[in-house]
Amino acid sequence: MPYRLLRFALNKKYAEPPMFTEPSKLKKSYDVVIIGGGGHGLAAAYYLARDHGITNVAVIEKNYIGSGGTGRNTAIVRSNYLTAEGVNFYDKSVKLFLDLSTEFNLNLFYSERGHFTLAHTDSALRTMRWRAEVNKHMGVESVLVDRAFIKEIIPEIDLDCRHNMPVMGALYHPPGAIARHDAVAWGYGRGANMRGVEIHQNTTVTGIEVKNNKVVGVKTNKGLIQTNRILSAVAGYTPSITKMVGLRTPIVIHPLQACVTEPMKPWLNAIVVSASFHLYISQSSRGELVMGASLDPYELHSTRSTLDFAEGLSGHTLELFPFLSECKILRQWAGLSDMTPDFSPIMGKTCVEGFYIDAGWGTWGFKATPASGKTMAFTVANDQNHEIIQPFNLSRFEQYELVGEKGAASVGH
Ligand code: PYC
Repeated sequence: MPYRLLRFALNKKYAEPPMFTEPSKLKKSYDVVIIGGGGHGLAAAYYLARDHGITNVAVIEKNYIGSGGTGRNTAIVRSNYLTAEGVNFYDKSVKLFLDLSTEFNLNLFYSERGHFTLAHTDSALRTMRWRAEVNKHMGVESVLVDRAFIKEIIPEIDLDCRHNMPVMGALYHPPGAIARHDAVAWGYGRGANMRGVEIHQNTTVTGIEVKNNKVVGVKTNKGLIQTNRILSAVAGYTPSITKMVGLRTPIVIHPLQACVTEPMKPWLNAIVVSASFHLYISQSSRGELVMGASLDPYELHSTRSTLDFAEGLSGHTLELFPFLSECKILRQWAGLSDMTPDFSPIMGKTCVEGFYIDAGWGTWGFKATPASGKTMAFTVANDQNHEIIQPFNLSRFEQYELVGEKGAASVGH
């Protein structure tokens, strides 16, 4: 038996140190307060400490770290977007992901699988070609492939879809990957905490103090904190936080549901997405199929699962993989997605001095985690938008400079 296991078995306490230490009280003031202890907030805290030497930072999380979108997504990483701005940003994220396990000394089970976006219509094929060309131009590996190529990599797929919208081809993106999503939050949290950042769980922000258009403090259920730099990184709650400083965003919140099946022997190496069938599917390292569909088609600020989702998703899964008819869904859940009109995020400085925003991630917040952390840390540290997030500033909605990314959505939203 490995020695580490024996240590656990014989020790009255945990043999491993906790991932981070949590102070019992908030300090009176911090250089930076980050609202939201998901991957994005923790990554920003980590890079603030590591790259900019700013360690007097509190991350305020109303629940436990990674309890929101970070632990609820389907853990897909890719950079095969439609716009040059999007490809540039997500490519930075993919590159950062590659080294994270080593950097954190924590296995994120990052696994490159190759990502197929299936096209069932001429117009979908045209969009895939367009994406492939933009990707190649930006140095990202993506190519349009035919049915024979898909079948060779995924022999189990029924490309005729039981004669309902046969697959015509696909966008193939070899760097597409999956990773263990909650470990990303732990890695960033531990790394930030080791450098002096405080993480306060079960702490709710109840207000933000603004004087002369500058932030001066954060009110919480555990007391008032003075600070003149606040980063809001809270998927699902952005409108409640921005209201506290008098800002409006065009964000609307929709639930996104997902599920996993019982574990099976490994058979699906690739990640498969079909916008026409409202389906994405991959197989985790534990053998479960991880699957999701489109957003629920109504605004709702709660995470509940529906039978309707499970029925719709199962039907579509069987069109592509009829042999799964006996496979059981094991568990089902939902997360909250902050949707913007152009499907691009809202990042950077705002017109309230010292108030920075990282929001509007829709259905792709997880894959953005490293790049959003790195660029938001730069932005907060220098009070200047990092150049690669400049196109995503909140002011783009007033200036009609949208970054239309809907064509890169995994499923039709
Ligand atoms: O954009 O890869 C994606 C995705 C998968 C599930 C939701 N979004």
